[in-house]
Amino acid sequence: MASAQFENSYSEPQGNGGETHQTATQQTGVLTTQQGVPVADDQNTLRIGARGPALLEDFHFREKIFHFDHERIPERVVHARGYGANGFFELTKSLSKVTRADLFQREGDRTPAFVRFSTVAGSKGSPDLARDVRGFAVKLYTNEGNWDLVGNNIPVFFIQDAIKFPDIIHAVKPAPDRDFPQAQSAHDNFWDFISLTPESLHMIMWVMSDRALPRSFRFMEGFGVHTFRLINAKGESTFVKFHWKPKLGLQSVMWNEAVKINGADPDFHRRDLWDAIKGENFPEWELGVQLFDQKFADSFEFDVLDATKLIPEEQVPVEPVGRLVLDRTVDNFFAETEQVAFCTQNVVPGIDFSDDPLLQGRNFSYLDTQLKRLGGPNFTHIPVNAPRCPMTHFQQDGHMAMKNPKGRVNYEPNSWGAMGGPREAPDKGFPTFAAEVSETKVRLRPESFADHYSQARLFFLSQTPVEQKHIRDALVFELSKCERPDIRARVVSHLLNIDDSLAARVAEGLRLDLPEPAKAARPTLRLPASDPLSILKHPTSFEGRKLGILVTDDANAELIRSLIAAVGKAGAVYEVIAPHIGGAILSDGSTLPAAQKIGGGPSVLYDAVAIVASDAGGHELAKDAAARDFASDAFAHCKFIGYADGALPLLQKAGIAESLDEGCVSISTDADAAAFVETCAKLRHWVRELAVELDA
Ligand code: HDD
Repeated sequence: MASAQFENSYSEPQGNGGETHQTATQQTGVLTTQQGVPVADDQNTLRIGARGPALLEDFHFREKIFHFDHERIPERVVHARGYGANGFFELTKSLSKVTRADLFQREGDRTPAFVRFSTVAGSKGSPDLARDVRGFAVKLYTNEGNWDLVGNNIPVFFIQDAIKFPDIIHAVKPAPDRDFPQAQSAHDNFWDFISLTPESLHMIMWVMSDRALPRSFRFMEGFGVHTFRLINAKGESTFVKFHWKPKLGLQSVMWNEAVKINGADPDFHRRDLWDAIKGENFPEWELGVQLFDQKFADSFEFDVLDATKLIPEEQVPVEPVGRLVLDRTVDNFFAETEQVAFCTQNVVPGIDFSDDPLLQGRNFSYLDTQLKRLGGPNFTHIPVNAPRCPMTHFQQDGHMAMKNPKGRVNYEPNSWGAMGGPREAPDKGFPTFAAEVSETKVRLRPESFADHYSQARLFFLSQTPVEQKHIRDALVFELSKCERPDIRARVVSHLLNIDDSLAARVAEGLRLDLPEPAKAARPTLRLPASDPLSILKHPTSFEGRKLGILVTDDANAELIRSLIAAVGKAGAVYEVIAPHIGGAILSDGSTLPAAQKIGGGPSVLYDAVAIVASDAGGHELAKDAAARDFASDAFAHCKFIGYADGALPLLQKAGIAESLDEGCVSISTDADAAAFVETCAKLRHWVRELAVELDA
């Protein structure tokens, strides 16, 4: 137990990293230097005469430029582009039988949380809609220390051993000689590495699927990936895999749409998260656990320590135990999102590691990288990284030490009694599971990790036909960007071990003769399909989605108001797009404010669109290229399109009037508007895409 002196000698960590120290002069609005000295002139450097040379004496100028020169810290070597938010985790089902972790004991207990979502390959300024894995890193400030669950939106990983991490990342990142392509996997180096690393094929199926193009962070799952251990009060261990399931369901965008979103709004995902929280539509995920014992692990077809494998939910169900809610944006991006330091090694009593070689390696990498990125060993003093429970130890000094204990004693054991500071706590302290290990020291991949294709096949065959088409299209697109035909062929040789028709159609798309199948260490198992692996087999809803309403002057005011009311009823939001940002003057003379001018609000930014134009307005829209793209893209992306009659000239010119299908809904009455928004709950009219392919 810590002595009173030690407990009081650390300043209380602030949960909110955005709070800044304000001097008395700042509070009165006076600009000061970093030393608090009031500044008289912030427009001109000190110089000799108005046109003369500058003086070194100008301490305000020197301090200002010095500080500016050092504003940047190294971006993360992976996951550089990310966006964070604050929230809480609430326990809904106690896990006290299987873990002593404090946050999993009492139902209803809330634990503060900070979450950072990210892409992996792109640099800090890259666009949000790259085809990529998304990071889903959660920091939980528990009463017994910080627990970081540093996961992704894909439940498996490319490699089995952490020693290969620098290679996969070098291969996917821009080539070292030319420094391109940025935020893309569609290039020789990446596919060269993949084609020589068959263990990556399962993850590749996920990355080529729409999972790698989430509609927003709010509509994607998160996974802890590895098998972890839970340890209960008796010291017994249960294996666990962690899942985050989005409350509003899963949703992704199409590749053609993603490419256009990147141009129209490279901040699409971060803006979505910001807007949702500011609009009090707090994003929410359910935490689910797959619990299993050694007996299951021994009988499972694959090794539970192999991070390239998942455990199908049909074999071990995901039990919901809590919810994660993000209800507060950051106050300062740098202070919180940029400086947050996640470490897989941050676990709390009751949660322990497994021997997964990827996880074991990660436990070194994260701590190490923070030293480089944040400049010293005291990054836990930064508010977003500081535990919110007492932190008492004898680690001291170093760059920027902000929490400095008082008193004489900085070692233990000591004989200073109550003045002697904190002591170990065998009963409360972190218990490492006493796993028995007796093996020879080797550099060897276990036999049980050797099957690289069965789960890749499982994933592919669990998808709907539309999703399978997207995977095929993605592979053809990516491999068509590879300059070397031998790399294309080597990838197809692996696809032959996954699914013959997939391989054949990708080869056809590449105009490539089918190669021999790659040599497989294990025959591919015919596993039963697992529905949860598909996005489109999940229930859908329009809640939390966005309708784009394209309007013109003299458009039917009543119809627009009905649409807006229906959108509100569905728990969705809308944005008005008009020929002028100043808004449209509707049929009843009222002005409807616009959020976007046509062109600034292309249909790729919306989940569904409605076009409500007057007769004259429809003819004007038909002459506008951006308006024509608005309609034709919405159609091509299988979106639901509601249209008033006045919009027909636009649909005509956009080339879709002849092809209108059930996903294109004519709306002229209040009831039509409500019915249209109800239809939008299906999110996309996918048969349109397959019909186009079958026609072809
Ligand atoms: Fe990692 C960052 C997720 C394997 C080394 N990783 C990072 C982040 C996420 C993941 C979400 C961003 C954290 C943030 O928002 O700050 N990484 C994963 C997952 C993996 C994985 C789910 C496999 C299951 N990572 C992995 C390996 C290594 C690393 C095998 C190294 C051996 N990862 C890092 C890193 C990063 C990182 C270099 C860069 C910035 C950081 O840690 O803080 O240490």
